Amino acid sequence: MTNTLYDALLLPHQGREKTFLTLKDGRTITYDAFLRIAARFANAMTKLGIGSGDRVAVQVKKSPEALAVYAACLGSGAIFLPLNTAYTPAEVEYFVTDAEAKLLICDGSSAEALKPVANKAGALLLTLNADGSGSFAELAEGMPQILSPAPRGPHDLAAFLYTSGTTGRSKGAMLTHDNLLSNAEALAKAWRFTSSDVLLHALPIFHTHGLFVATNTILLAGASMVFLPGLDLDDLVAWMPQATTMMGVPTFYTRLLSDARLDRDLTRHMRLFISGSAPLLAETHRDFEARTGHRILERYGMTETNMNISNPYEGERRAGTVGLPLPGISVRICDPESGAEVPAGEIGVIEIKGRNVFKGYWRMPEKTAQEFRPDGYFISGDLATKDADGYVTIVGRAKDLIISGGYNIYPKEIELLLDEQPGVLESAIIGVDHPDLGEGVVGVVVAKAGVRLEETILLAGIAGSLARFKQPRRIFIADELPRNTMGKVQKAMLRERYATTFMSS
Ligand code: MCA
Ligand code: AMP
Repeated sequence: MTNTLYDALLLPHQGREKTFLTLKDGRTITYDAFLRIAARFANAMTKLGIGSGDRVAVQVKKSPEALAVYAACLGSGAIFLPLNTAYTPAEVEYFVTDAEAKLLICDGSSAEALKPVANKAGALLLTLNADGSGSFAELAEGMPQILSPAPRGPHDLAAFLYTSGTTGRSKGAMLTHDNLLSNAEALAKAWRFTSSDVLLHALPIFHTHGLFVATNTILLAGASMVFLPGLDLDDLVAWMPQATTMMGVPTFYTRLLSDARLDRDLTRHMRLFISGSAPLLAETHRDFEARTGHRILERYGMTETNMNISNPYEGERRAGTVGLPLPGISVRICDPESGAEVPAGEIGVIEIKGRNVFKGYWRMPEKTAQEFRPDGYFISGDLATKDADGYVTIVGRAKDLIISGGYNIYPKEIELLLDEQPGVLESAIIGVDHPDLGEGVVGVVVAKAGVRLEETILLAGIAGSLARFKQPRRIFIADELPRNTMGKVQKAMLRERYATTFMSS
């Protein structure tokens, strides 16, 4: 019996005494120890009656045990559903209910707030804390440390990752074992990962970047990670001399550049810096090279597809571009309306086909169909050009999306909440330049006749329903929203009007 991902990523490491994770405090966890935790967790899930295809929703702080829950889901055949730790109980309720999760694992500190959510959704609620304790860990305590992985084939589902939509309703992207394995294989090869690598890992593990791009690639290569709780410059500086590679969103690089300790000496041991999830300014690319001698390798991906396009490891890493299609992945730039490929140099929407492309949105066959061309290409919604050498440059988005510090924020979700606030006639959410986060969220609100709105009251009104990172950092009250002749709000005009909002922050 085979289990595509478990067999490729985990089983080869059974009994291996090599360090898999080094923690902030210097503690290390070997591959063998990690697999034993994962086996206990998987056996605990099986005991709870969780089997192949059941969804396990997880909102826990980053820790080796949190990562072992992912490995345990692969081994037990369950579908892993990671959730941003910033999500409010109201947001979690949507995901757990929509996915019909059988089990919700959360941090002990949020158990009280999530109890009604789990009850309503019919999910069992257990806890796992950052120090590895909690009711789930207790349940797994005496379980066998060896696992017979549940049979899972390449086209079986491994994970659901929710991504919001322009309608404001989140969609569960269904990722198969083959989607994830094929991408890990492509990345390990393209970026030359070997068992000698040590990845500086300071990303969250509830999104594609920190989870699949980083972790699956490392597992496949049999390499190690310095596994840090988050982005803290002192930690990065302290651990960089032990590492060979780092993956980060552009904010990682702008923050490092703001630190005088970043220089050639600090990065001497590194062989590769990778950036993605949001646009890396060409200026950041150049400044980083000037300070360290390293040319950042920028790549492009999506939750639905994992990674698609990457600058080359050898060959020219062109600042401001995301590079060339990864081997085995077909990429074309097309007219958004007709779907016809546009000539080199012209702007079109990026379309992708390959083993990496997801199976569809959970229980949304119509939405899924809308986002694929009849010949199987997935329509990304990102606008780009391709030059004569095949390098792709992302120039904008056909979708109304803000990316702040690498997190995606869908304006519609916030507009719907603002529109419900007392006295609000209508609202628009835009992203404008932010020196640290790339884009910062701004709200523009129009009051109903005779009402005087206040920014602080509006912010307080939506705070309970929205993760903090989605909440506008400023809300402006306007007399009206600019509209075109079709009545559509002209967000480009608003972005221009409020362009300098964060310039001094
Ligand atoms: C934290 N805050 C944010 C963000 N992060 N606000 C807006 N955007 C953000 N990204 C807020 C907090 O709510 C808090 O607000 C304050 O900022 C400080 O929080 P803290 O946790 O201390 O922030 P930080 O540690 O400085 O985090 C910033 C960060 C982090 C390092 C940029 O957001 C991060 O790790 N981002 C990476 C996201 C990621 O992994 N994306 C990949 C998605 P207050 O103080 O007011 O309470 S996968 C993807 O996109 C595709 C597939 C791809 O291509 O990879
Ligand atoms: P997500 O929905 O979180 O998977 O985010 C995917 C989106 O992030 C893509 O559709 C792009 O808009 C954006 N993205 C990812 N990598 C890059 C990059 N290197 N440059 C610009 N945008 C990127």
